Amino acid sequence: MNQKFQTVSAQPSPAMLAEKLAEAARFIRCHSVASIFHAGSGHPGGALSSADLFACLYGAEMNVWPNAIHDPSRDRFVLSKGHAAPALYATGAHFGFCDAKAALALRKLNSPFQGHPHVLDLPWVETSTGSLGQGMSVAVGMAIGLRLQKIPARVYTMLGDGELQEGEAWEAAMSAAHHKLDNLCAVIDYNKLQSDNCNDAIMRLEPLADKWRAFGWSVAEIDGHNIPEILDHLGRAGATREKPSVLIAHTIKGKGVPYMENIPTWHGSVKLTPAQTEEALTALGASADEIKGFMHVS
Ligand SMILES: Cc1ncc(C[n+]2csc(CCOP(=O)(O)OP(=O)(O)O)c2C)c(N)n1
Ligand SMILES: [Mg+2]
Repeated sequence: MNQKFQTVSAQPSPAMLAEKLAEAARFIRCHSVASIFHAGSGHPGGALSSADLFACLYGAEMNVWPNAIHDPSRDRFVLSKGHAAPALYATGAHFGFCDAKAALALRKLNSPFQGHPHVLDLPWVETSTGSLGQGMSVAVGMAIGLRLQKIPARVYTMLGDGELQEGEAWEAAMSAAHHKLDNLCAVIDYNKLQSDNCNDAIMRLEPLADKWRAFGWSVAEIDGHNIPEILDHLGRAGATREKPSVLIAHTIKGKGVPYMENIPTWHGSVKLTPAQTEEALTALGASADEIKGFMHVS
């Protein structure tokens, strides 16, 4: 549990916290859809599937502060599945790392909010990602570095399931277990789809939990849309010693927008029409005023 809730007055009850995080996830989904609409391009499916995970990480689990982005004791987050950048930017907007309106300028010329996160454009982003498989290795390096400096911060990285077909992910997994990196937690957005099809049709991942166990990790399979369950297992990962932890989070690609759910076409490189955007925002529970605010930016 992050210090935001330990230092700011009373800690919220579990029910209040879950409600707050569900609202954060709703905002993350709406903002992601809106930024992809304005960009005329982007990856909605994997942004929507990961929103609850982002809300729990930034809203409760991680010690990260918008006013201290270079504090050495902060927890680090690496978005290994870098194409989910809209969800990262929306998360940053919700939790005060960037301006929500500015972050709607996704993929625009000279905007810091490019299609994949860039550390030089956005200093609260820990590292640039987008080439699948590489972020996990960076996260391992960060975890080793923190240990060498005796800094008790933790490192979190989010990977796509299709991304696990990259050999580098497994090289990093082997290395993390060898170094007993109990300050590292990988979260897998297990939405069963990659770019054009389901993973099973392209290259099977199962038995996925057994593979991570064989690599020496502490493994939990969770519902990636169940906020109390996500929080519980992030907490357990933090208490695990001598091993890195992985949460295999079962999710639905396109979660919350019925016409996108589980449909590979909505992975990426999509151009949302105004009607599609409005339909998506409505399905996500946005009010008429919110829809106007998201869709009409000056
Ligand atoms: C090394 C590399 N190869 C290919 C791509 C193009 N690419 C972007 S997203 C993607 C599919 C990723 O699927 P998954 O990891 O399951 O992501 P999600 O379902 O969460 O969107 C691919 C192949 C890339 N970004 N990097
Ligand atoms: Mg996937």
